[in-house]
Amino acid sequence: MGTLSIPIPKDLKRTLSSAKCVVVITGAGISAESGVPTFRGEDGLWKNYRAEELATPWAFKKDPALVWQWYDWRRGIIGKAKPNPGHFTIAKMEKFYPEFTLITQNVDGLHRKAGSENVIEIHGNLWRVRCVEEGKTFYLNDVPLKEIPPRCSCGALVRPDVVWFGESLDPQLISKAHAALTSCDLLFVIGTSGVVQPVASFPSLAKQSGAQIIEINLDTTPISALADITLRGKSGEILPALFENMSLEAPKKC
Ligand code: BJW
Repeated sequence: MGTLSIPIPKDLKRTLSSAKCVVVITGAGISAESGVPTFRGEDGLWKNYRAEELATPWAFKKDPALVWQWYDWRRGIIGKAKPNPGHFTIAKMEKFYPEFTLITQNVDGLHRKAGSENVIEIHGNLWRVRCVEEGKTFYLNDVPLKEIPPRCSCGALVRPDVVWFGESLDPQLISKAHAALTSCDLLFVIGTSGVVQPVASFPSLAKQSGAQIIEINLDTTPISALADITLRGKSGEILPALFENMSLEAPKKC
């Protein structure tokens, strides 16, 4: 199996080639090899910043400029980041499998940059902003921002159109994600610590509906116990090795 330097379970090739309806869940780990910081762990954002001071609606109400300074800094990093082989392989998987849905918790937009189309950005998008008065959303791509905090043409503040702790996720996106998770036969869970709800519960939903689960992560997570196959290592190395060096027969339509 190509350049993969970790032991490969025997039935993995069969699992990959027999699946027809596939869902991929990604977290910050998929973008780590693009130079985007993760949240938890040794080098994670929460090591130096307190989540409740930056990624909550209360933090924004208290000090919108502070919150926007943090986002401006992250937009500076993400604006320079390029998709890595992990992102590109996931975009290829979408072409390979008859039914394919990508659910990403990432707000960096790198999956779309890599060519993924059927993407559910379940925690929003860092480049989109929302007027706190009118609720309208639009893209604001300036890096750095021209003013902090930025404002809508109506004069009100705008906020990043992302989901902060204590906020509900978009119910339409949740329904779309649930529909995909309950009908898939194979779920990949890639580069997420699996601790943030409700996404942390998505793998068990798929499992209860009969899906097999493959986890790709550097470390053990709460998802590992549910997974049928765990692949320990970098997603930017494992994913290309799985799909580019395997001569998989394209599965037939669902
Ligand atoms: C690699 C790698 C490589 C590294 N290759 N792998 C039920 C029970 C308990 C609490 C709750 C609950 N329901 C809701 C809550 C509260 C809260 C929550 O879950 N808290 C927990 C932390 C306890 N959830 C919410 O508030 C959510 N809202 C909600 O549920 O509304 C209803 C409700 C509200 C309140 C009460 C009850 C119900 C909203 C969650 C919003 C999360 N927002 C953030 C910020 C987004 C905007 C932004 O980016 O600025 O989303 S927080 C942050 O965490 C971000 C991420 O999307 C999310 C997940 O992180 P992720 O992606 O897993 O990253 P890391 O860093 O944690 O992990 C990286 C992984 O990659 C690691 O495992 C590495 O090993 C691995 N890795 N390099 C492979 N190269």
